[in-house]
Amino acid sequence: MTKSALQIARAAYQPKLPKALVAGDVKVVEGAATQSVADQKAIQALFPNTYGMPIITFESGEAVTLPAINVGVILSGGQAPGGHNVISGLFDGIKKLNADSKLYGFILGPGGLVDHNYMELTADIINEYRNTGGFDIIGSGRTKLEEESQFEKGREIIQQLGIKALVIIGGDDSNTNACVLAEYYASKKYGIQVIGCPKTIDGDLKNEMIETSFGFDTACKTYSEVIGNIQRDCNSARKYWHFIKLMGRSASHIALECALQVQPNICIVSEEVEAKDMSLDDVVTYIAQIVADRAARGHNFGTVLIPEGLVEFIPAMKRLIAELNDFLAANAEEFSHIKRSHQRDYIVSKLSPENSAIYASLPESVARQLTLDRDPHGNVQVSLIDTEKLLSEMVATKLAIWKKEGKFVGKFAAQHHFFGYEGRCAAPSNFDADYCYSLGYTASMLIANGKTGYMSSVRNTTAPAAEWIAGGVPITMMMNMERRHGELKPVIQKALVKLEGAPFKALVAQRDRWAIETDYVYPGPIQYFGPTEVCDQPTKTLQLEQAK
Ligand code: FBP
Repeated sequence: MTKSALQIARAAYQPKLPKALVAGDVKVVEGAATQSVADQKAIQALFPNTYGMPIITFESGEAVTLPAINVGVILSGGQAPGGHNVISGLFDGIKKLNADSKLYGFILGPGGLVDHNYMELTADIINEYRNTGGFDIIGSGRTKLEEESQFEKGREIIQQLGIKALVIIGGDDSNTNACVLAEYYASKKYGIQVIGCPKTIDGDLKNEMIETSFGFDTACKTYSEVIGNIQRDCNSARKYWHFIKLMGRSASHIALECALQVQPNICIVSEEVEAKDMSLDDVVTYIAQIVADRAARGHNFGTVLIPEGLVEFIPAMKRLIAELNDFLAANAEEFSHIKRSHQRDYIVSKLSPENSAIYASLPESVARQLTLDRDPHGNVQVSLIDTEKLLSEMVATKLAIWKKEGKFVGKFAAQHHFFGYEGRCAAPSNFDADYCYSLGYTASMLIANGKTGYMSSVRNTTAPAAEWIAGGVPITMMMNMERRHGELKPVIQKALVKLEGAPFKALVAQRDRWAIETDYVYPGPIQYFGPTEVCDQPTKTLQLEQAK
């Protein structure tokens, strides 16, 4: 591998660990029994072996050597900066317990477990990937682990390699499946532990015990750097409105965090759109009004941040998507035989009148997205919908009408951007490098202590890393029942932006001023070397959430 100068220098970075993990072995402190966030009876019935377990906290203990253990690791779903550090933390943790411990990586995600596609991750390999972005050490994939036959295929290779525990690094869906797998192996008494790690740039796998998912910090800083650069360009030329869509699937955490970092003129938050029951036209009117207000002051430029999941949060669109989800789940076979050119008409003829009318009115590309290109979890692949173009076209149409009515006096020219993939494999910030290494190391301690069905947890993350609190949270604690593919299923509750939460309130308190004044912030690139206030800042979201 040819390495950049930064990569070479960065390889020497020693991630910071919570104090309790540095000492050597750890003492396990168990809290009270836990409950799921909702639907307790149903979740308990589905997870009789892994429900109600206590929260675990690690404290410094005596250093001990345990018998060697073999561990398997899987990277699941979308890439997020820091995945390699989770693996290196896990590797260092099990090696510290016993130098003969081995780590096996399953190739290209959960599919690697089922297909028995794996490699041993030796020290030489691990050292090549410390503090680097990407998931390329073993690759990632979106195969869902949910069938008993897959669990059994997994068991075969796990037992063949003498693996004691499997660590699944993934988002809410992957950790849901990790929990189902943990329960299955526990019910069969196979003696195979399953531990999850909270990953996703989307930032929507978080709760009281999981303060943030890894990768969110680096991805938001990467997007904020380029949005800042665009804002400086925008404020220099003063002739374009930039419509910037940001990844994040459903939740608007990324758009909100970037807004707090760069102070754009407009930031749409999907959760607010839903709560206020706004229509697509309401969103367009909100943007157009700010464009017109700025134009009245001679400012024909600005920036609009748009969360990629927006269309799913517009109530009328949401009703349409819900009906499509159920319809396509029930009629997948029939739909697969319809010619591509007839699919739109077919759907129009099958939906209820209200949803049929909305579906028929959508531009072709958006309509196609909603029915055809779904991920293996059945989710609409919102990252492929051109919401930024849809909105700017509709804003242009409205402004043209307002111009005739004398309500708009300026010019409107738009540029479009989508920031997503470019943030998912960036070299992890110090925060993510430290957080991920700590999550991996914590996972090794959960394994050493015989735990299964737990997610690795590192808390108190706005304090210096030494003061972080490492432990484990039962995954069942995060679950509720939700409708998926037309059926009620136990799943980890997705954390959306809370409208009563401090980060959103901080946006609301400032957005009217940001809309009219040009008060852009230019965060610049992530810094890996330098003063701690430049290199080690956690996200604004975390800082605001934890400012008590
Ligand atoms: P995960 O939830 O698996 O972490 O994926 C996050 C994400 O980056 C979303 O923000 C985005 O909508 C999606 O993945 C894109 O998926 P793909 O990489 O398959 O195009």
